[in-house]
Amino acid sequence: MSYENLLLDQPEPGLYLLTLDRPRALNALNAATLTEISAALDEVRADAGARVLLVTGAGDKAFVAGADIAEMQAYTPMQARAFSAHGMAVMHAIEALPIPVIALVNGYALGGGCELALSCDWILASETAVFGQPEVKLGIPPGFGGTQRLTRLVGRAMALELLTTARQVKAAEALALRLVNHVYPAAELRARGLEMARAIAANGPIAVRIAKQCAHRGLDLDLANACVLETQSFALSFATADQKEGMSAFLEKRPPKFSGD
Ligand code: DAK
Repeated sequence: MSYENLLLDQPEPGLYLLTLDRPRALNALNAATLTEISAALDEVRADAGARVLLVTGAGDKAFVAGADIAEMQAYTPMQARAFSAHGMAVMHAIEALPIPVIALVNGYALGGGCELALSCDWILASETAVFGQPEVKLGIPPGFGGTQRLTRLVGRAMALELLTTARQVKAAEALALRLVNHVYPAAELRARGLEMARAIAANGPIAVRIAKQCAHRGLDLDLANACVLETQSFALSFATADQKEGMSAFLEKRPPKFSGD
């Protein structure tokens, strides 16, 4: 399927790369782009062979410079509510994708762009990356989950500082805040992302999906119940061919060949 505001490629079997591509607006998210992201996620979800999704921005200046201010400017409250709900649904869909989703932040990730990165499972940043939630400068609060996901990632106090001052954070500080997992030179970001995706794809696909599900769902539970979820999931993995193959391969001193069954 082809899109107007994004590209969905498969650089290698099982590895998907979604590139936001609206250069005239620094890849800002308008309603049409949100609809296209949903469709792209549907494509990836429908592929049983999908292992990892990488999300990045076209060009060398921006990941995503936010929600589209020109489109939002004249919204009525009801339109603003619909837009926020639309964006929220897209962010939830990214989080709920059964495979790991890695943001490759290659420049400005502001407002809705920062929220898009935060909805991915983790973030790899270029040295040129800049993060921020500048919505309060526009007289609005974040609308795509930023008050929640940023708080969960960097803690309440730092999140509130960033949400209320609108201060922008460069890559090195983002690393110190654990907002991003790693920082790379801009020219290396995509290759490093693919390298990490390849490493994930070499592992048992069902085990990877279970690990993602337990980590996400467990955060909404108390520790005891979260551990019950993990125990049940662990037991279930012993019904898979991948568990037999992974353990046999170890004992036979050979690389595993996982089938995802
Ligand atoms: N929307 C639309 N166009 C944008 C844009 C954006 N977010 N960001 C940049 N552009 C456009 C610029 O208008 C400019 O267009 P032309 O003038 O060339 O036609 C072009 O991209 C290049 O931008 P600049 O000329 O400004 O480039 P600079 O290098 O000088 O500056 C910048 C780069 C990223 C620092 C600057 O563009 C900037 O500050 N952009 C805005 C960043 C921002 O404020 N982002 C947050 C957007 S608000 C909610 C739902 C959603 C949200 C909130 C509530 N509810 C419904 C409750 C989310 C809100 C946001 O994300």
